[in-house]
Amino acid sequence: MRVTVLAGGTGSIKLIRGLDKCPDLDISVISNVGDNIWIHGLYVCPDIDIVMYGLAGILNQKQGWGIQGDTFNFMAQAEAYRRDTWFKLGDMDLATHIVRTELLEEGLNLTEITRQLSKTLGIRHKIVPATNNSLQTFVRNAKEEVHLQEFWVKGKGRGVVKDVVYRGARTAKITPEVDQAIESADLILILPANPITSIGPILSIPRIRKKIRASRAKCVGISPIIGNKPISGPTNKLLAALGIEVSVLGIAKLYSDVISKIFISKEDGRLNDKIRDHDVEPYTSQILMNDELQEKELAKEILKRALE
Ligand code: FO1
Repeated sequence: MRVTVLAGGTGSIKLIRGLDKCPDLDISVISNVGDNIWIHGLYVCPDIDIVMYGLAGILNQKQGWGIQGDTFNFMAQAEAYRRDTWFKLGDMDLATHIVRTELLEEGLNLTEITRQLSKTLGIRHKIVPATNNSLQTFVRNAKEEVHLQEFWVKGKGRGVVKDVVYRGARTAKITPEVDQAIESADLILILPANPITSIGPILSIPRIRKKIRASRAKCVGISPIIGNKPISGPTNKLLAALGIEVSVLGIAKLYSDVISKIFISKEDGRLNDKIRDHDVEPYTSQILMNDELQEKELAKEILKRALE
């Protein structure tokens, strides 16, 4: 079975790992690129790297990003030179960004570079960036627009949020690899990830959204919210800033043009009828994944029930 997933980073890797343990699955991960950032002259792609490291078994799971056991000698020296050090790059992680930047300079596109890096890390599934073009998520506060990483990591998500802007989305092109991943899918999953900063940039590319809507495959969401709490990250503030209800109902509404089903927590079951009003069928399940067994159990359940 071919499963194509739309993914962010920290919130999504658990379910990707669960799917990876299910037999006979050919998985394509369409990866968010909106939080990619140029820093210290290097191109850093956090969501792509979280998925790569997660599937390669080297992710720092406690932190949710970076490589397990990494050291930060480069950062310490950069600090001695009084450079900006709010975005922590580990020494082993640096190798990924250096190689990626070198290959970009040699003229390879991000899709090809990601394929080469994934292959080296022994990953058997496809990780395909949503686009090879520049698409960056900016957060508008009271006075200016700041890059998502600046808002979240440097600014710790503080301050008023007025809007979220996907710079470059309208002109970003779908790649042949993303086109193929959607076209060939038996099932498309929107993973539990920040709907504004992880899934939003992917669906903001007009051809991708259109293609998923027209796809023969069922498209199913997994809620990134339980009650009114996000599973991870700055979801609440950003949803509220965009006038979207912070609940599974808000998520179901937001994705209602692309999904036909959504997996939600048992405790949100009282919203089932309201979710159905948006032409989305809810399934209640244990969507919080605290360990690898729960990741696999949820993946198995989704594969079984999503195609019912
Ligand atoms: N997140 C942080 O909270 N602080 C960091 O210093 C940080 C550095 C970093 C370096 C490489 C990388 O791939 C990810 C990194 N992240 C860091 C995570 C990242 O900001 C976000 O979690 C993702 O962009 C959201 O998916």
